[in-house]
Amino acid sequence: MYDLTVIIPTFKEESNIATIIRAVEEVFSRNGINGEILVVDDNSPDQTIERVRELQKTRPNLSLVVRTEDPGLSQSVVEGFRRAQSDIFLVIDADLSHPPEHIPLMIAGIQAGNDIVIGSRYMEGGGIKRWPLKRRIISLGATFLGRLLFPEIHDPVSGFFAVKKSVVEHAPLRPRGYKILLEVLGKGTWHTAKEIPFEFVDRAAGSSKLGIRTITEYAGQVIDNARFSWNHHESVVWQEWVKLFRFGAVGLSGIVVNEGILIYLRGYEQFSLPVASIVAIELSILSNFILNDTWTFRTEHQHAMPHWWQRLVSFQVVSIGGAVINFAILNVLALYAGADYRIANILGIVVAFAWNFLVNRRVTWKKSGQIVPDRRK
Ligand SMILES: Nc1nc2c(ncn2[C@@H]2O[C@H](COP(=O)(O)OP(=O)(O)OP(=O)(O)O)[C@@H](O)[C@H]2O)c(=O)[nH]1
Ligand SMILES: [Mg+2]
Repeated sequence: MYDLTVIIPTFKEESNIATIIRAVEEVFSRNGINGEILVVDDNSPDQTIERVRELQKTRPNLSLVVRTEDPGLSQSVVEGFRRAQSDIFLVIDADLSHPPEHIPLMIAGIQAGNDIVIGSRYMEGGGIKRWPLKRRIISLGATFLGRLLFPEIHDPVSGFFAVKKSVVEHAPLRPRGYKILLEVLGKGTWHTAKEIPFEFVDRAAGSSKLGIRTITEYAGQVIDNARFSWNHHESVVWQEWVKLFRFGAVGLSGIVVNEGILIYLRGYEQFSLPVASIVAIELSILSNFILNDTWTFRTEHQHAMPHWWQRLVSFQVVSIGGAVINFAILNVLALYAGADYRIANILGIVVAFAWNFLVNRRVTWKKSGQIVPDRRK
């Protein structure tokens, strides 16, 4: 039994495999980690397998799995999950794109109570070195799609991550393509995730295998995970949909409040229409805030804005932004583009709703970085 299993998926990595194994080993010995290294290879036609066999002679904690069926990066990682002899799994590329020096930090994140720790390229402090524009664009597209499912995670498609065994042990993973992390996030059993920024370095040696098929496979995987959540209400994706639905319901209730107060105030002669309207709008913003704060975003974790009045100010500002967006879209489309004002207004409402949800989700009711013990477990 080991404390940690480092899983290295490989295909044609003869020029990198020895270096990465030695680097991981170095991290183990420097940090007193009792770890195993598990290379999962898809029967590479080059010297990868021979190189690993050679290194195995002096290393009892180095294992090799050679797969001969259903090749694929994700499938190989899942095979690694099955063969691992520890309770913490860490996946790292063989081509030295992921810095092994980050391993102790990631393991500390798991030991601090996180179910998943992700090496993140897309957060402050992270980045990508030496990548052509085309790769960057494809990767940003993939990340954007992934964030629709996991808005709190900056890099849901990173290939560098650590998970507790319990996350994937009983998960009905359908591995395919490149983005195994998305599958783990979508179908694994987890509550808390943490990201650690790192700088991705493009491979210096060996060849890339990214192709058009990778992209279509990924799109299919995103859809599959969205569908999965429909039948698995404990999944993190489903919980996100619930928030979106509640936020929409609160918005509808705000329309009722707004209209009701407007009609009520107009019953008194002394209120002019502009005054009555401003009061009605403001009160509907307040009632929306109360409902969102106590219902939509009621959670067991701590908010990054700990005081309700901070969240109220934030919500108020975002709401004004939403109103401006609605107003601008309606007027620009109707007055300058000749659109039907009713359709232009609906479009304005939809965009403003998306703005309100996304910004409030990310700012007003953002989770604090602090980890609060999960009472559901
Ligand atoms: N077992 C297995 N490993 C694979 C397969 N494809 C890629 N890998 C390994 O998975 C890791 C990531 O693959 P890369 O080809 O580096 O993917 P990338 O980083 O997105 O692209 P490049 O670095 O530009 O090639 C590397 O360690 C590869 O050797 C595969 O089909 N099977
Ligand atoms: Mg690579």
